[in-house]
Amino acid sequence: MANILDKFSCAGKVAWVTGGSYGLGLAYGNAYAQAGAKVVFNDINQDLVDRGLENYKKLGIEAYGAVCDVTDEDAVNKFVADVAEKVGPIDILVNNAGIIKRIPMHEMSLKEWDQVINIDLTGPFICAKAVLPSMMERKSGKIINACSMMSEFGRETVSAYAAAKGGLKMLTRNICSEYGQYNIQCNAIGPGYIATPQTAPLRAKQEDGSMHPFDRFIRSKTPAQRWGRTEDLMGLAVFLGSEASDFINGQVIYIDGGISAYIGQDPGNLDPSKFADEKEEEF
Ligand code: NAP
Ligand code: GCO
Repeated sequence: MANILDKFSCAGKVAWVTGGSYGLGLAYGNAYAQAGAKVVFNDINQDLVDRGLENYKKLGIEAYGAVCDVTDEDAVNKFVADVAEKVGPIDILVNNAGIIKRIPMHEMSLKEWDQVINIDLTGPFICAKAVLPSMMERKSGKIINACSMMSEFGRETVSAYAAAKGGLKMLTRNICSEYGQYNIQCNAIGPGYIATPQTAPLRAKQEDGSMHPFDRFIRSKTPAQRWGRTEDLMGLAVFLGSEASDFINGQVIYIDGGISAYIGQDPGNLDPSKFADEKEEEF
């Protein structure tokens, strides 16, 4: 029998990370490249694509990047066709692109609601629909959705995001149900609170230099008393993109430092000086 670690290889595969210029998307692309895959990514404008290409280059990765808005079905279909021609058919899709708007629901406009739902839920539908025919033909494929703590829990000001991420959990289960017969696995990564630009406002120091109340809250809810780092998610991304996970389907795997298992402690018990030397990851 071949060495078990060979099952975690993504060699010879094409991995597409949507919104992959920085943040968690860059970490996923880095992980797939290290596991042997060719990495392709899209982002919302050329500046971000260029920034992404620079970021991958700094990691020694020759990535393919192009502008594509995941809510634009024609643009997505063109992106998938261009990648198939220039790089190869997509084997692994990571529906990573996403936004959040933190607005009390009674103050959220319909436009703001629609923006979040379109990018965070309809975008993954459009991108998965674009790669499914080729995966069905080849009887092989991995679709990995970016779920969230908000796929399970609510909190103030994130109604649209939670609705989208809850819907994305069920879309994950439905793609599993409908396409498992083609040896296509659709699972989701459920990150906890990870230090990226998207969550930076929740960690911003207060005017007096003290910790952001939400930073203190999240650390009191996390057994490890820290925010996740993008590198913490790389192993799970490779696992779900490789044959090692071929019999796992329709699952959301939470990688949250234990938040979802822990009732938490009084934020007042935390000693802020313990975290004073932590540095924010550069993006
Ligand atoms: P991020 O730093 O905001 O990066 C998201 C990326 O997606 C950005 O490059 C963004 O471009 C791009 N994007 C936004 N709208 C797009 C569109 N319409 N088409 C193509 N690309 C688009 O977010 P992140 O923290 O890395 O999170 C990545 C994913 O994981 C998101 O789906 C997020 O909901 C999810 N997640 C994050 C956390 C966390 O704690 N960070 C936890 C759970 C789940 P712009 O720069 O223009 O916005
Ligand atoms: C928030 C955060 C979270 C994280 C993540 C948690 O405002 O609560 O942005 O939503 O982004 O989704 O898993």
